[in-house]
Amino acid sequence: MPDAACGVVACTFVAPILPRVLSPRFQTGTTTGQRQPDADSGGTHVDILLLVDLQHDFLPGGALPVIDGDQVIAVANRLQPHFTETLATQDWHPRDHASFAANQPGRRIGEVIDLDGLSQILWPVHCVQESTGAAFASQLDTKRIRRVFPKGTDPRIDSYSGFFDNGGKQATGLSEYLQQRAVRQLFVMGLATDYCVQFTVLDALQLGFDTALVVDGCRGVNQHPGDSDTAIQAMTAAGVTVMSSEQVMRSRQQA
Ligand code: VGL
Ligand code: ZN
Repeated sequence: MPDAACGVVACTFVAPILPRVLSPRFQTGTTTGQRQPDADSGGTHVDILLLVDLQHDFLPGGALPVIDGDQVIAVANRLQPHFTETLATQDWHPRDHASFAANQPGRRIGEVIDLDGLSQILWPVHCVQESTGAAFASQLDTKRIRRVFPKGTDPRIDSYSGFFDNGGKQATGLSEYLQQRAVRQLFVMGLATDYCVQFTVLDALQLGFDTALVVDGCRGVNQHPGDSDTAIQAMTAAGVTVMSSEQVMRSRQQA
């Protein structure tokens, strides 16, 4: 891992990151329940594997490296044949994205700023649209990925969740897609546990999808020691089922 990347990412963070508040429209007293099968869909109910941000820039040597992030690629490749369908999210920022410290004069990586009323941690330039860093990990088997949902494309707002931006406003289309597919259970893995995986899972649960976290398929930034564990606790409290990839494969009919 290049020292520069390690230094900026691992060593200069200072402030705690407050979890994004979920969109008000998801806080209207509805309980997190399992989505009822859509009787009108006519489709067979499918279980879907959702790969979160398995991109070069989040792997060792990338711009925003997650320690041992490369180790989850093999997990993704092993799991995919056990699912009829794989989907993926892709962090996909314009070069002028406001979450990049380089675009905030006088600010440093790891600082937290107010961005249009939302708390925003400043990151290194990463996952710039069309760049090599934004591409899927070269070892990842991508031929089974049916559809990719880009996120973080609006220069003024970050998007940790694969469903909505951090303000809960702009949707990626993932929710509508899953509803159309009459998804029975959503299996989520990827990078990073304490950011995009966490907020994707929390939104999935709020939307009513029965959601499982493939825990050995995730690694966290852990800007503060224990952030990944805290994220897993938060997801568990919200109703996620934590599974190992071995458990997932054993539980699949095609296994
Ligand atoms: C992510 C920080 C910034 C992630 C994306 O994929 O977890 N983290 N952008
Ligand atoms: Zn990002």
